[in-house]
Amino acid sequence: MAIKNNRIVIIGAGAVGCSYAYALLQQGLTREIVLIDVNEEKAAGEAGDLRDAVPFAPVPVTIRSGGYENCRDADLVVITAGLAQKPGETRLDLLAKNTNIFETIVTEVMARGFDGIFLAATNPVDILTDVTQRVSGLPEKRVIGSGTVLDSARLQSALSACFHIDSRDIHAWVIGEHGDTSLPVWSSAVAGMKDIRTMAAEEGQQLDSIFQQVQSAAYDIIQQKGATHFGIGMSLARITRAILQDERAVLPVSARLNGEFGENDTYIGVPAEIGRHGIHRVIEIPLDETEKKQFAHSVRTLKETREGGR
Ligand code: 6V0
Repeated sequence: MAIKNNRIVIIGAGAVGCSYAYALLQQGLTREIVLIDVNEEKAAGEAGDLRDAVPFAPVPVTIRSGGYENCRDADLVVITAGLAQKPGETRLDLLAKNTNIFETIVTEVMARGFDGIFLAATNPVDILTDVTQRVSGLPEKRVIGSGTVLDSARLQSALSACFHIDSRDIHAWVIGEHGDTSLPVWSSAVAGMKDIRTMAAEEGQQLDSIFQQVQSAAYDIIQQKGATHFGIGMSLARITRAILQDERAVLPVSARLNGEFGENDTYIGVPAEIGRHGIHRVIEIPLDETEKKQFAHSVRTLKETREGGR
């Protein structure tokens, strides 16, 4: 599988799909974007609105709406379609309805001979990435979920504000389910090469309360404005850059575990090396005893929910 023509098909021209398209456009990451939505008029309108931004983009981009036939030659099909959380709803509450939507979408894409990489963002993202792989039959490395890339970005922002250090110099990751059982890996987190727990102790900061803010961020934003979409749009663009530019970047995407971290048969947010062929490998970072237990709990929650939803 080689990168062909830099065509990205986005299925779901809602808040997330369009924020992602706008991020792609601004960053000059691709030359062609196609929006597909069950609401064809909305997809056409969003494509028209985005086209007005093209003259200001760093590279020329073709943006249009269309049908599933556009998937045949696409490098990347990104699925952001489906229902979003309503105030008070968890990500796992969305499972049954979005599973049906995904089964239909992935079947349609594969029927057109798609042979690229799938990237999923719809919630519950870990389970729907698993559905995408099973329905498509594509190799696991070519089916990726946005995982905890957004959660990790939120954690880095919160720590940056707390310690007054550029977020790019903070290496602190959230892993596990993109949801209520995710966990921060404090045991290997550093700010400017310094152990974060030491730094927090010296500065009187409570890491647990910082993570609580991160975990409630989506709920708070949904309560305030009804949706979260800019952060995930940029997160998807970051993963896209790693793929199209064959960066071999390490990002906490949703990848299927085959023995890594002592777990099997589940898609979940873990550090993984991302490049032109998708997931090159999962990077098994060390976890302390508490983190191991939390991670195992997160895996168990996903598996139980998945089995309940089948
Ligand atoms: P939205 O704005 O309602 O957009 C969803 C779009 O999907 C709509 O335009 C629908 O018409 C379309 N759609 C529904 N069914 C189909 C179908 N069968 N085929 C094609 N299109 C269809 O929702 P929003 O964009 O806010 O959220 C989309 C999904 O992203 C939700 O499941 C969110 O929970 C999820 N998010 C995931 C995040 C992550 O970190 N992974 C972050 C934020 C939101």
